Amino acid sequence: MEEQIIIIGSNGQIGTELAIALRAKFGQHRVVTSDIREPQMPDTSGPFETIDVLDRKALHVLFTKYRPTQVYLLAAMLSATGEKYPRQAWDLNINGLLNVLDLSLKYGVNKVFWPSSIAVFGPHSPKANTPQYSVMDPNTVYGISKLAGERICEYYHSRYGLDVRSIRYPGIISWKAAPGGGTTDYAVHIFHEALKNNTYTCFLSANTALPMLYMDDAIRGTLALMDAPTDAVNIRSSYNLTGVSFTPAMLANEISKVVPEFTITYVENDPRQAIADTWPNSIDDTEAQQDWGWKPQFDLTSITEDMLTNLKNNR
Ligand code: AKB
Repeated sequence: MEEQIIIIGSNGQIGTELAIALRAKFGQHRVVTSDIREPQMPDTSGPFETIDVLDRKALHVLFTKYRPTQVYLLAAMLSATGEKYPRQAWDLNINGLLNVLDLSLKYGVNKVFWPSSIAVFGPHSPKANTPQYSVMDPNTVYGISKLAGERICEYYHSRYGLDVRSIRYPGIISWKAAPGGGTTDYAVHIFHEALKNNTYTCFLSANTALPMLYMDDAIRGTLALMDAPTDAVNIRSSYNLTGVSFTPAMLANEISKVVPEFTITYVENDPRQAIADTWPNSIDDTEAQQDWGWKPQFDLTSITEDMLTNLKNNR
């Protein structure tokens, strides 16, 4: 059977690159991109629909029109923006997910992908090599919504048999589209500023270690999870996944090997520091390795080189 895919929230950092990868894999017209906003550049690579995931009627129309076999739901409000607008963050992240799960059941969608985050962990979770199963007491509305979302995904799988698959993304580093409103965004901004101004003012402290993943690995991992045989996907909440863990100081040091004039300074008391302080420093992704063969390809050095090369070439 030919796949028919809808990506909801396709204009963001991950959606932009997932759409390219899915269109390369399944064919341009098999992948419908959709977002609440029109793309900045008109999207000529396949069908695009403007959609608000909170608008159930419009979603019905979308599902009726395209009869998707797979749905990727990426529309969400991230951690830092979520703290500014907690009620809206909860509404979008939870009701958007419920709308998509309900319609996926109704229209017989074969597979649903929904991203969770390392934000599901909290101040009492183990900080180093945080395991798949541990104390989870997120204290951001984003983290709380992701944890609730994980529970509801598992419920739709066990109760209704819906094939929902999910990854707890760490910070994602990429050069094609900017991240929007997260705590890990510094690890993207720093590259742009290094090339533009040779300097960066970081909103996290020098020694704040966070788990990160290069976009190429994130896309590869997402497709691998979605391709895995149903009975290999043992976790229906969301899989821990990581690439590499580093601090702003470590990243700055790596950048200065390529941009020797690069300097970094740090601001204190940014609200994103308090969020980062509750998140894991590093992640144990043994279950993803065992269940569907996860293995990242990019380390800090190759991420840095690839980011700087691509940003230079695409200026
Ligand atoms: C954020 O910083 O909010 C996101 C995430 C780790 O989920 N990048």
